[in-house]
Amino acid sequence: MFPSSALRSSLPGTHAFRSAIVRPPSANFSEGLTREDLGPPDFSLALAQHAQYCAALERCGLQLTRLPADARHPDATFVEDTAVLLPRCRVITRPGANSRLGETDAVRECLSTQGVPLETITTPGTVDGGDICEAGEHVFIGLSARTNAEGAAQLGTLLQAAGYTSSIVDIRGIDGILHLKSGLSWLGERRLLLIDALAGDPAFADYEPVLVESDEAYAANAVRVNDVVFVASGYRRTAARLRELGHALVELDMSEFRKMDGGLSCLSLRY
Ligand code: CIR
Repeated sequence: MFPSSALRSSLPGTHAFRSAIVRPPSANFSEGLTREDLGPPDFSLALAQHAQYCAALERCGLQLTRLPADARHPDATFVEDTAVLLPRCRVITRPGANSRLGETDAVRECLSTQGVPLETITTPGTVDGGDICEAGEHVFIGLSARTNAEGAAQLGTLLQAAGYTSSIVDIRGIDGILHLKSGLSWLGERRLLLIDALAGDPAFADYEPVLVESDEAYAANAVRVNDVVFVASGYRRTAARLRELGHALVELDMSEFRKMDGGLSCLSLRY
C-alpha cells in the first residue's frame, strides 16, 4: 500500500522516498526525441549507466519497480514525465509530445496495482513531469513546449485541493532547457539549484539560489534522494559548491541520456 504519512528524511523540509519506478532504455532509444546535437547514444553504455543509476537508488534504500523496456515508445525510459507523485497528490500526466502519450499506461497500471490513488490530467491539458518541481509544500509548475496552460491549471487545482501551493514558471522563452527541471532542482528547505536564466523569476524570490555556471548548466538537473543529492558527473564546480554547502553527493555518468535531452531526474519516479 502507498504510505499515507511519509518517513522523515534527514534533509530538513523534505519527505523520504521509499520507492521508485524505473524503466530501462529500449534498443531503439536513439529514435526518441531530442534537440541535442551530441550524436546518437551508445545503447550498451546507456544500459550500463541506467543500471548504475538504479543501483544508486537502491543504495539510498528505495525499493525499485522495474518496468519492462518499451520499444513502442523510445522515450519511455524518461519515466518521470508520466506522473507527478507527491505524498498527498498523485497525478498521471498527459505528456506534451504525441509520441509519448502512450507511456502513461504502464505507469498507471503499476501504481494502481500498488494501491496508489491517482488523479489524471485530461485533454486539452498536457503536463510533462519534468516540468513539475516539488519544493516541500510548494510546487513550481513550468509552462513549456510540453506543459500547456490547461495542464498547468488542472494540476494547480489538484494540488490546491490536496493542500499544496503552486506557482507557474514560464520557460518558453528560455533557450536550452526542455523542461523546468532541466534548469532547476530543489535541494531541501528553501534551497534551489538553478541556472542563471531562471534566477530572476519572481517565483523564486523567497528561496536561496545556488547558481550553476553556464558551462555546467546540465548539472542543474540534480535529484535529492533522501539524505543525498544525485548529480551528473563531470561538473566539478557545481559538485564542489554543493559539497561546500554540506550536501552528500552521488555523481552519476549521464552522457548517453543527455544525448536524448534527458537528465538525472527523468529516469525515475520517486515516491
Ligand atoms: C523527450 O524529449 O521527451 C525526451 N527525449 C527527454 C525527456 C526528458 N525528461 C525530463 O527531463 N523529465
